[in-house]
Amino acid sequence: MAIVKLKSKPKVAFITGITGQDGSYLCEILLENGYEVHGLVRPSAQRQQSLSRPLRDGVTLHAGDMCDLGSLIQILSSIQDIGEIYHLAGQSHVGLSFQMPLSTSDTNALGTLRVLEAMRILNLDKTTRFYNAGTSELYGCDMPAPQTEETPFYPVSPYATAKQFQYWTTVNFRDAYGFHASNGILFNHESPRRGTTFVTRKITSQVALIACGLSESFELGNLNAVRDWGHAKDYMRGVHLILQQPEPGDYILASGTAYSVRQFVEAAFQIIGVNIEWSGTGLDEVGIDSVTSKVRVRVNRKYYRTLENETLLGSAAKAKRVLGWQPKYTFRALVEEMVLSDIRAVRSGRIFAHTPLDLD
Ligand code: F7E
Repeated sequence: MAIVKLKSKPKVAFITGITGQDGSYLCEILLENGYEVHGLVRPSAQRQQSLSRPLRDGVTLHAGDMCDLGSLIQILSSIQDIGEIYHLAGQSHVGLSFQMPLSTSDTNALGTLRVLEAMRILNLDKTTRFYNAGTSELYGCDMPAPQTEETPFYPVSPYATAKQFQYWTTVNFRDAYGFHASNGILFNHESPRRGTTFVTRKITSQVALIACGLSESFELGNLNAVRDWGHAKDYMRGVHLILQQPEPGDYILASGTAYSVRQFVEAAFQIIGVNIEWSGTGLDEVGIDSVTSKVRVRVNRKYYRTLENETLLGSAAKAKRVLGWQPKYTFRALVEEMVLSDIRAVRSGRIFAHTPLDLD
């Protein structure tokens, strides 16, 4: 007698922010695990084209907006059997949040509440798990290091105050309504897909332009800032694991190693065989090629934040213990992948010199 193998129904996931760095890696991980993936995309002239077709097989895009509860309700009610919602969408640039605190709070803080309210109105609380993208920016200045899930929050930017609302709203829906709702507290996570307004990709794209002879130097802000940098691909693996746990919870994902912006610059130039030496202090500090004596990096006040954490370093001990999660990328491997990818991008004309960088 022939045995008929019944095909199990695929898990269904919905990602807000699917077109960003994190959304794209998470989407790939879910597809590899056989999921049917749906994503929220904000309609705009630029994105019309991508809205008219899926990102890839197995992905359906829905036009909606974090500021529009009605659109979220319509989309969530149109998708059958959503098991997991990964809420990644938001205004993610900390510096920009000082210029746009209201829209940052509306999109990030109230946007999160809108997704959770849409779930509550549609009675998805029993069937659907929820992940909120939290951040190391929740921690304040002069915190004990490394930061853990027990370290108190003290947000120091409009971005971080909005993220604090997101974090506690997620906890509140868990406590008040019994949602399977979890927070990831992710330290900086980077990749070749990072936007060029973030410092790592700004550095690697500028180093690539210099390597290809298309630029002489570039400007940065606070070289002393120390961050715990990991690879977004590793962190999205952790995010997926968070929602596979029987119980909801809050987890730090971090590399446990920290480097200054100055050290990131040195590491990026080392990939192209250039040794950077520093001279001067404060706004007069410059990074010089030790062989040619050419100035490659300058400091400009306009890239400084109004207020910021000087040092962030996380402990992912809980994620290791409970999720079995550990990052695979080292700092050096991350920097190398980003620089080499940007050199390819410059050579193929995907990165141009003289791109305005005023937002960075
Ligand atoms: O800055 C310093 C800057 O903009 C890193 C987001 O994903 O990670 C990211 O936020 C550090 C800061 O990322 C420049 O002052 C110096 O200390 O790359 P960033 P971020 O602010 O840490 C957290 C975890 C998130 O949640 C956020 O969404 O680098 N820095 N010079 C500079 N930063 C920029 N952007 N540009 C500069 O020229």
